[in-house]
Amino acid sequence: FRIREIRLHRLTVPLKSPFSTHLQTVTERESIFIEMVDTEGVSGLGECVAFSSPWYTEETVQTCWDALINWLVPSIAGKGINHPTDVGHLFSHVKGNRMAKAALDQAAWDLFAKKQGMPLHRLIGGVRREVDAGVVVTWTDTEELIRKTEDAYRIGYSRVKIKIGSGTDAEVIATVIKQFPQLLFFADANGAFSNKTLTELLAYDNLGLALIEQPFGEDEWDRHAEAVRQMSTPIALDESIRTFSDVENMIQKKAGDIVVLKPGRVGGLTEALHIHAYCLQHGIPIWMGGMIEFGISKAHNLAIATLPGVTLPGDFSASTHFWNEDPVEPCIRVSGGEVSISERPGIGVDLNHEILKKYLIATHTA
Ligand code: OSB
Ligand code: MG
Repeated sequence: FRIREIRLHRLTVPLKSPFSTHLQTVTERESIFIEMVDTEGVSGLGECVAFSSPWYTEETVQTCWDALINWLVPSIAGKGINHPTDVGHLFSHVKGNRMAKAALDQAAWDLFAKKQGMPLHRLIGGVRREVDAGVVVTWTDTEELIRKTEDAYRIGYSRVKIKIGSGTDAEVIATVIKQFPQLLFFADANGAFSNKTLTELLAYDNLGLALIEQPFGEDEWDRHAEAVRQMSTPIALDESIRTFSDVENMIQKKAGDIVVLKPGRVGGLTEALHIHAYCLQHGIPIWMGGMIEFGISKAHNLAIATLPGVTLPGDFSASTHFWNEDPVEPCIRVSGGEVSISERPGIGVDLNHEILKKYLIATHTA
């Protein structure tokens, strides 16, 4: 296909309720949606997953906006694309900026799959029609944690990811796990043990957690390797996995047991597929992480979650978990603890321009 137009929509949508971790409280989600239109009028969608400020990754919405407008969009505007993997080659002169690149890479994949008349999950070799749902719980006191876990159980989630901080009492987590023996529990530390000792982390071992996500900082490979050696609970790396070579590093240094894959962070679907194939080959489990996204990014992630070997439940909650309204339709529904995958060509979602209009803060067309 040949790209005729690329439209950027920058928007901010308030969250239903604040998302609080030891790093940041997010009350509204700013994002950039990409519409890539070819000369025949077929369009593909991508979503940039950077946040407004650099609390989680170096890139921000503003750095992505600048990289997109100044360098990335001009590199592919008007270009003929034989396959979505061409997009990465057209960006080879731009260092880093992986979150900005990912949004365009994903739009090209959606567009390409639509041109083939194929759902994206089929195109990439998916083997599932539905994937397990999983919800994240942020909390400040034990009552809130129990109430939210109860709600999750009632809605039908079978996996709950509890956010933990350096002040969290491991006993509280143990109590909740005992209270809900039917649920699978993950704990996500977002690096909170970086200024703590391994002994303090060991308090979380043997509580019944299915895994602990990112106890230490993103570059603390040796400390993570020590945790892998000392703990029986598997360690999953999230923030540490920014590139394919981070995955190579993790495996080589035995610094993690599991990869949390966020395509929007590693540079898009092409890079995510590369990581997926490598992990499959090395027997490393993968699950799809989330970043409080809208329906475009979640639809891309759902397609990858259908691949062989992606068996742990990812961060896939109903659209109604974060949003009163999502400018992307159809919204994600959880039924029987699962999300069903669209059989429509591409990622299977569209923009709802009426809703989008309400939250737009800037647009750019090239
Ligand atoms: O660490 O996984 C994380 C949200 C924003 C930034 C980082 C993370 C998260 C989540 C929520 O845990 C995942 C979701 O979208 O359900
Ligand atoms: Mg995480």
